[in-house]
Amino acid sequence: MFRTTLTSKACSNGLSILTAQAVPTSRNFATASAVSPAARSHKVVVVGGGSAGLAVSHQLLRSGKFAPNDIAIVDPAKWHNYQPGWTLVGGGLKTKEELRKPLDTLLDPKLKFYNEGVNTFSPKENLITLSNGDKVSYDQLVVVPGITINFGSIKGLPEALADPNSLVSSIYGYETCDKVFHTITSLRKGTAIFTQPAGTVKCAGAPQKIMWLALDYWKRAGLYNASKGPESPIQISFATALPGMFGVPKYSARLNELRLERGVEGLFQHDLVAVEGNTATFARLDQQDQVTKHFDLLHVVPKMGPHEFVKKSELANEAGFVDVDEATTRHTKYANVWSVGDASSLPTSKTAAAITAQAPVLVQNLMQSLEGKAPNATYNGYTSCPLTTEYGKVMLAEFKYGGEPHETFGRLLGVDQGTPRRAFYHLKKDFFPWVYYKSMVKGTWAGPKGWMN
Ligand code: UQ1
Repeated sequence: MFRTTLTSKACSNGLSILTAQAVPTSRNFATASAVSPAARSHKVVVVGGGSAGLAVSHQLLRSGKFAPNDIAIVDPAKWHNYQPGWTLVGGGLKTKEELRKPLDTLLDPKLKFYNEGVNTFSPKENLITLSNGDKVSYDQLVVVPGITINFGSIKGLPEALADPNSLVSSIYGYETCDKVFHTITSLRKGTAIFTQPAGTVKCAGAPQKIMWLALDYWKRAGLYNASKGPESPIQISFATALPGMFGVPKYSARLNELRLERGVEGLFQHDLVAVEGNTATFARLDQQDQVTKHFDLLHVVPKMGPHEFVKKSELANEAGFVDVDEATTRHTKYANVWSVGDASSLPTSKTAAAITAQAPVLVQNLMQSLEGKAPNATYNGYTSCPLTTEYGKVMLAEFKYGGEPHETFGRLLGVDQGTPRRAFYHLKKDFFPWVYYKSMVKGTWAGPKGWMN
C-alpha cells in the first residue's frame, strides 16, 4: 500500500488523450517481448501492493500464462497491513503487529518488485516514472495504489493524535489504532464524540463500528447506561457529515434504531474541521455555520482522498480517482489501463470485500484483452461492511450498485443480515483475517464466491 503521500509531478503536456480504439493492438502476448527493451519492461505493471495489488498480481500469475518478471509490482511500502482489522485493534481484540507482514514476504518470487513510489504516469507512452527517476514500461497497467488518509485535513489533529495524554485517536492509521483502546479504557466520565467526515472514506461503516464497541465496553464497565439519560457517567455522540447512519437505506434504518435504543446522540451533517484542547469544531453542512462541542474523548476519522500522483495524472477523473468503466474495470480512455479498489472510480463502498469481487473481473478482462478479445466479465458493485454492533455481534451489510442489499447468507440460508449475529462476528474477527492472508493475497479467494482455482 502507498501509505505515505508521494510527491507528484503533474503531467501537463496538453496532448490529446488517446481513445480506447487508438491503443496499439499489438500489445498482446504474441508481440509484447519483441517490442520490450528487456530491462524494466513488463507485460503487466501493477502499481500498488495492497489488497487489490496482491490479489490481482497473484491471480494473473496463477493463470499460468506469465513467465518470471512478466509481471511487476510497484510499491514504496515495507509493510502490508490488514486494515480491516484496525477496528478490532481499537476495540482491544487484536494487536496491530499481528495484522501486518513485510510486503516482500507476500510476493511470489516470479513477480518483479520495485520497492519505490510512482512520480508520473505516461499512458500515451505506456510507461511510468518511479520516484527514483527510473522509467518502467508496460503492455498492461493496473493502477491500485489505494487512497491517502489526510490527517492534516483537520486543524490541530496531528498534534492531538501525537499527544499521549490526549484522548484523541483514530483507527484509520497504524500509528494511532492502538491508542484508540487506551482512550476507551481511560475514560471514566464525560462526553465521547465519534466522527465521520464528508467525502470518500475507506469502509464507511468503520467510524461507527468503533463507537459501538466503545459503548459496549463502557456499558459492561458500568459507565454507560442509556436508561439513565443525562445521569449516565458517559454520554456518546456520533457526529457524521452524512444525513443518516449509513449509505444503504436498509442498514441505515436498522442502525438508527440501535442508535435511538442505545441513547446515542446523532449529530448529522456535522463535518469535523478543527480540534483544539477539548473542543471540536464542526462545519454544519445543512447550514452555513460552524458549531463547537466540548469532548472528553474524541475518535476522529480524517478526510481521505486520491494520491497526488494519481490525481494529477491523465488517468484520473475530476475527483482524482482512476477513471474506469464501472462494469469492466477498464480505463475509460486507455484500453490497456485497469483499476479497482480504493483508487478507482468504481461507484461503490471502498472495502477489501469489494476487492474480492473486483479482482477476478479485472483479471479475466485483462487476460481477454491480452488475447485480443473484448472484455466480457462484469462487476455488479458488490461490497460489504461487517459492522460490529457490540462485542460478539456483527451486522453483515452486503450490497451492490445502487445501495441494493446483496446478502450471501440471505441467499444461502434465508437469514436477514440486517440483524446483528454472533456467527458474523466470528467471520469478521477470525475468518476474514485468516482467509485474507491464507488465500486472498495469494490470489485464491473470491469472497462470497469462495475459493478459486
Ligand atoms: C471477504 O471475503 C472479506 O475478505 C477476506 C472480508 O473482509 C475484509 C469481508 O468483510 C467480506 C464480507 C468478505 C466476503 C465473504 C463472504 C463469505 C461473505
